[in-house]
Amino acid sequence: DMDLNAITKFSALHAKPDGLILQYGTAGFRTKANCLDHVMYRMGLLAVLRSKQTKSTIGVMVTASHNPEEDNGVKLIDPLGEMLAPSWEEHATCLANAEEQNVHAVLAEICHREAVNQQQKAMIIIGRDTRPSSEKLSQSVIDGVTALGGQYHDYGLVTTPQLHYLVCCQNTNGQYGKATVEGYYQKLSKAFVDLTKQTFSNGNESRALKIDCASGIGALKLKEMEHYLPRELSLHLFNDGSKGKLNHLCGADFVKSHQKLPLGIEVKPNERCCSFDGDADRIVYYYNDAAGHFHLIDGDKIATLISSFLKELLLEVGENLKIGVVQTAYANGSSTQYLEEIMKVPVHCTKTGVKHLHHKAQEFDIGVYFEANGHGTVLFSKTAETKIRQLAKEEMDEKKRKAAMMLENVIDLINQTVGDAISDMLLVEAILVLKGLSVQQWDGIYTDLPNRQLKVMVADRQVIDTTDAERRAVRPVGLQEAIDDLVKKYRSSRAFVRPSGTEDVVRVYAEADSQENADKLATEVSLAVF
Ligand code: 16G
Ligand code: ZN
Repeated sequence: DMDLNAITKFSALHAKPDGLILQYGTAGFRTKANCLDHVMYRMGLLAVLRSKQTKSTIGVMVTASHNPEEDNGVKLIDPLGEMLAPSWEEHATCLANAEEQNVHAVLAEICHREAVNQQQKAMIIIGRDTRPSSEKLSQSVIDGVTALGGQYHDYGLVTTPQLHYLVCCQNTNGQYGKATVEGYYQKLSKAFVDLTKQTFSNGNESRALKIDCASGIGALKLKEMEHYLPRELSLHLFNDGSKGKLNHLCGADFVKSHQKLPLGIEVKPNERCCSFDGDADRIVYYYNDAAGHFHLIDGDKIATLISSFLKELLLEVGENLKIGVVQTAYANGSSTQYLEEIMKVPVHCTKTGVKHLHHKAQEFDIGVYFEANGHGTVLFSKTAETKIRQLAKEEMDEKKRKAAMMLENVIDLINQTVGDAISDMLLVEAILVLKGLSVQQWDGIYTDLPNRQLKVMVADRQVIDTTDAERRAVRPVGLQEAIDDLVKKYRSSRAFVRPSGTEDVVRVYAEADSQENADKLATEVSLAVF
């Protein structure tokens, strides 16, 4: 049985502040770092139970992604590198909010409900971002793991997607790759080199890319990885953590939401740039044109670039493999229209949050998913992967085999467990060089509809209830009708409201034929929310 004494002894060292209630939300627990010690300890405990139940290695990542440096957070990673199963999110919330004297009872209840075999061994792997608070908080996770007799391996400073990769490797006998950070670099760089081989060895001059690393973990890991990559790809890192505060006026989230350059980067006209977020699972591209105008290339355009590349390869391979793209309500209307009408690719819309997109993307032979904010990846079904690897080896037709080999390289280059800024960046760079596309040509595939996002503070954001992948409000009564009437006033317009899953606000999104109209529509919809 569980060692009650050990749990109690350690528990007292990680006391819960009185009255604090937190929720395991779309991105795990996230709040001010100084409120999280007990949560970390308890997530260490919970990870042990999940590991015993699944008889697999479970991951615990300490990060608050794009949040301010003072915040922190924690997420559990399930056996194949996926997000924690929904029923365990509820256990996590329950455990995090239990009063001290009830922690043991909550653990016992979870064991009972989930039929956890307590004799089973547990293995937990732990990672953290570069926040000043992360080291101590990950130590609290370790305290939780050891209190329940679990074993652990602390990978220390890693990106979120690296830990997802490592969990997957640990549970699949190395089939997905070697369970080390170096193994990850080797896997990605080999795929990148193979994919770009002909182009880069043709004596092309080097291609420069400027990367804003949000003063986070991405910089550290890119520096480690750089010498695995071909010299022709020259990466110039900015906001590399040597100065400046994490995510402060920089990073993917800042660039996407403010639609302007991050602080700390120097750009010349038409230079290709990108930004990572604080834990390096999001990426957006951008450039300034000759007139000094800023152009954002968001997750939707990344999805379009990747899916058109994959579609061409599939056409050459000639197998009946189906590709689909998954977006959220935030996808720019122009991207959806381009994908459906020009590219003839089926597009699906899910609720916001990586797990929803990921889940939907699993329904296709090849599922490409991206949130407009730059989180995304590509999933290959087992059938598709087997078929592609087989064709890459055995197909007699030279052209077909080459296309299959390139698809195989994409399978190895993309992180199929979760969106990864480094892996996404390498795939984008490979596609651009293979297709000879400049950043302007890529941007010009379609023109984004002007859009505006606003936050509305309300007494209780949960009074808003949505349906149809958050695109329509069903409550409060009358709100959707009011939005419909406002939308009718503008051309090429669309608007929706949804309660945020990470902040105590209601989010408003509007797009229309001009920036002025998008701004007006967003403001009018905000007023309708009250
Ligand atoms: C979280 C989600 C992100 C989503 C965002 C929306 C994960 C790993 N992260 O950061 O995908 O876009 O929440 O936030 O799922 P919101 O609900 O406050 O708009
Ligand atoms: Zn992130």
